[in-house]
Amino acid sequence: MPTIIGQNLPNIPWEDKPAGCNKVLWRYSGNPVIPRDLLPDSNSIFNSAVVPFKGGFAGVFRCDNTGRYMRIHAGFSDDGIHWNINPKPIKMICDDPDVGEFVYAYDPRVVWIEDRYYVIWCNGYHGPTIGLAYTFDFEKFYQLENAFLPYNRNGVLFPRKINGEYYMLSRPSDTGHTAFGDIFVSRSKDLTYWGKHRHIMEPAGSWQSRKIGPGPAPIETTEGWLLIYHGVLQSCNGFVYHAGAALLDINEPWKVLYRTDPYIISPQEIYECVGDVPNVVFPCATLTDAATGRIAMYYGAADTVTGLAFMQVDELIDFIKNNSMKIEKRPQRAT
Ligand code: BMA
Repeated sequence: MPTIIGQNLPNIPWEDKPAGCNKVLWRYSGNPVIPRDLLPDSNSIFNSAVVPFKGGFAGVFRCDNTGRYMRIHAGFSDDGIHWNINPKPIKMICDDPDVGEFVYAYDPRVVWIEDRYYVIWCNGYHGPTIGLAYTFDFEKFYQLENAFLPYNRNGVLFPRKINGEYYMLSRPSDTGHTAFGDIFVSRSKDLTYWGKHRHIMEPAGSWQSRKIGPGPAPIETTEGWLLIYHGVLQSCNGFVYHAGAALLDINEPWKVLYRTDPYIISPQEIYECVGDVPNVVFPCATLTDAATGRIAMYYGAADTVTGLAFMQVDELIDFIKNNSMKIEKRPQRAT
């Protein structure tokens, strides 16, 4: 049976699959788990990252305020459901004023590697690019050099080094609402200099035909890296954001083993279909329990609130394998 390689975390949020549900993913009955107005001046709280911390949970939250400025805030929770988010945005500690100049911050991911938590986010630096910082306590955050050149979004670190190097997923983009997007992976020995950029996946099919981008940090499993990613369809009414899943080779993660032809979640609930940007589900974090194979996934809904959904790793991996599109080396587009 496919299993998670990782920590046992029996206290992650969980609800059993409702009787009669034949889906691989089911939503938390109390969704949205984080409302848009949890902070006195928040317009929306979505696309946010959560990790285990000191027996409970901590996170970095995208909070757009009522001035519609995009900021990231730290937060804490005993149960992963009820959150105490700091009303003051994170102010990074950075010894280089050029790197540390704040423009905007959104769509954070948080990943524990070796001895600290790394925060990766979409950072304004002459356009969107990949910001990188670390923290030990979610109080002080130390900002490093931006990982990549603009324009890029959705930087996601793998949760451990692979053959001695850090690996980062990303999705090169433009300055606007980007009508394209493939997932790439880059490597670094020191988290400063990144290279060996390899292509992983391109848009395909229908729900993921316009662009794709990495979601939560990949989950290590006995079947390879489990990657949940978003896929965008362009309808006559705008973008529709779904999520699917793939399995990547454990040592050479640019090699895709399987990739879902159907989505695992699409915007269907009212809080996913109605909001500042309708029809968006945008996963940014998972909590996992290796012993039971439980996965709790946090996702932004309609760019307004945060949702929570559940999966069982063995069922999800069977679903990916049984519903995989044909993996083939696709010809590169000339543009
Ligand atoms: C993407 C990002 C996300 C957002 C999504 C849907 O390009 O800006 O923050 O959730 O679009 O609007």
